[in-house]
Amino acid sequence: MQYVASDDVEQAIAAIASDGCVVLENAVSESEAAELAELVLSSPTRSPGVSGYEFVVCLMNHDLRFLKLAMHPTVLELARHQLGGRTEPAPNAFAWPAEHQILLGSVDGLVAHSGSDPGWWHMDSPMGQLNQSRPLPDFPILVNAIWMLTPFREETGATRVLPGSQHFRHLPPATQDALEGQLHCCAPPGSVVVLPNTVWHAAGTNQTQQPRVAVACNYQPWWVGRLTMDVYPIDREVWEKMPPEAQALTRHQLEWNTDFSGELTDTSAPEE
Ligand SMILES: O=C(O)CCC(=O)C(=O)O
Repeated sequence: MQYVASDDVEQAIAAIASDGCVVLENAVSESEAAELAELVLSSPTRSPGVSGYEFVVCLMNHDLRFLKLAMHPTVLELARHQLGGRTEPAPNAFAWPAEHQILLGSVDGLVAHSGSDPGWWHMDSPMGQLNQSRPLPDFPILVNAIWMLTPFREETGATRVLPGSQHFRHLPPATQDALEGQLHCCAPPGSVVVLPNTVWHAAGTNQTQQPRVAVACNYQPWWVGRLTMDVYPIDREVWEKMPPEAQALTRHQLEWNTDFSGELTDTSAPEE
C-alpha cells in the first residue's frame, strides 16, 4: 500500500498500477474531516450492512458540504484516468466528449459502529453481477474513493485491501475472514483511499468504542446507469443548488429509475 501526497497525481497513478489502489494523505484537513464525520452521523437515511455496519445513503441530499470530497481535484483526475476512454475520434469510432466521460454514481456514508462484524470480501459493482464463467474485465468500471473521516487503524475497522488482486480477474471467496496478504488502509482523518473496482476489499471490524466513519464517492463512466438498488438519486431541488461542475457530474441521476430499491430506514421519522 502506497501513501502519496494528495496532489501527486503521477505517483498515485503509478501506485494504482502496481498495487491496485492508493492512499492520498491529508487530502482534507482533520477539522474538515471531523465536521463531515458529524454530518454523516446526523444524516437520517440508512441502509443496513453486516451486523453493526450501516450505509448512510445519498449524503448530498442531506448536505452539500460533501461536495468538498466528491469534487476533490486529485480524486477526479484519478477517476478520469482509470475510467476515461477514447478522446480523439477515429474513422470507425466516435469519441465521447472528454469532460463528460466520468459521472458521480453515489456519495454514501460508511459507518462501522463499535463491535461491527468484518465486511465480506468483494469487488465493487458491477463486477459481482457480471457473468462469472468468464474472466472479469481487466479494466475498472467504477472507482471508489473512500474518505477516512475518523482514524483508520486495524482496531477501528479500517478498510482491508488485497494489493495485487486487480490482476486476478475473478471475485474473492465469499468470506469475511482475513486473507493472506491483506493490508489495512491505516491513515489519519482527512485521507482517502482510491480503489478501482478491479481490486478485492472488505471493511475491517471496529473493536473500539467510537464509530468509524467514512464517505464513499463512487465514479463511473458515462455508459453505466444506476448500479445497485442501494444507490439513490440526488433530489432535483438539491441538484439545482449545486455548482455547474457538480451538476454536470450528477445530472444523469435525475433520470434514474428507482422502482428497485433496497431496505431503507429514516432515523428522523417518528417511531410507529
Ligand atoms: O467501510 C469499509 O471499510 C469498506 C467499504 C466498502 O467495501 C465499499 O465501499 O465497497
